[in-house]
Amino acid sequence: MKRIFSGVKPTGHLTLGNYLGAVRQWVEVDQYAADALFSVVDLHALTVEHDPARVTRLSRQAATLLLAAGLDPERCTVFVQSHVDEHARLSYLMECVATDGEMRRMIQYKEKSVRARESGQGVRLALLTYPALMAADILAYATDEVPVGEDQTQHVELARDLAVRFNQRYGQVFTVPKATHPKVAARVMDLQDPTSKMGKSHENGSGIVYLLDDADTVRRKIMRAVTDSGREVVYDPEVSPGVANLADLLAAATGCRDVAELAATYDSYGALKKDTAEAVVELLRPVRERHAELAADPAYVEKVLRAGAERARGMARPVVDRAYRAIGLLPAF
Ligand code: AQP
Repeated sequence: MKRIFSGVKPTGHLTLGNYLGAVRQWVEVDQYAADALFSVVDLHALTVEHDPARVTRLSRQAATLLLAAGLDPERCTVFVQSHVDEHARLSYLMECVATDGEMRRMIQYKEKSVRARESGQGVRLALLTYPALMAADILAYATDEVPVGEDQTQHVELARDLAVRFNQRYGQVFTVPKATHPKVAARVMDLQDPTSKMGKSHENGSGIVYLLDDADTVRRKIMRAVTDSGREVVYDPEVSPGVANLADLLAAATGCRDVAELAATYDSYGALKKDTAEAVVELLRPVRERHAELAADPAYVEKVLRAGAERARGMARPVVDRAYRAIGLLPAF
């Protein structure tokens, strides 16, 4: 059976982008099709300025939301990255295999380091080495596929390169993974700035639909989405990115596969927004309701995370031990 690994960072409240770009695919397809692991990758949240109490809170919330969205702990492994030491152990080996140039080429590093500098904070070294940790997350589990939104493709490709390089130099240890993406909404754009990704750590929340937003907030944000001055509804992400984003959201929320055809059935932006808003409200309703139930039962969520970490540790340890031996480290006595 193939192995799948993916994760979500507790850097902010989970968004519609996280849901459509990643989590929904994990819930609807991946947990049935593979031996799948899904992680709240909390170590990655420390690569930028953070409030410790907030990261703790968001980690718990993210885990609860993954279960609320439909991950079934009987079918897949749900755990928190920092509960499994193997991620940090293997990350160091990845840093020893990767080059400084490879890390600096990563688009996310370029964007986030500019943001950190502009806000007067230093750029944390961990922001540069982030892809080494992400490669470790993936490779520790002999992962075949990594279901992610399009923004993560470059990092998964680097993990592939590092796996191949390690195997060639030190012997066959790692499975070479590949990224997979949903067919629709692999890149959900910000409603107020449709040329940039809907990202959970962006400052301005009015362009972002959070999974826990109430129905009226979701409606308001979508009804106020930026479109353009044209009138005709045509699906063209280059010319009308805001309209295309709304059509993508409507298609993803209603299960429609032909976005352009769907867009062509509308004769006004207002009608497109209204239907998109209602479709998104209905899509998120069960997630929000289930989250409220699970948040009232933290002991259950903790039990799931404890069992998940134990299982993940058992899977990762032999792979990481093999990598330590292959690279020349003396086994512990
Ligand atoms: N807008 C998006 N469209 C499609 N997929 C997306 N993902 C994230 N945003 C979108 C996918 O969700 C998974 C988890 O994402 P993450 O937690 O690694 O990253 P993030 O939400 O983008 O959070 P950051 O990096 O803290 O955010 P920003 O961009 O706000 O600086 C991944 O599979 C991701 O592809």
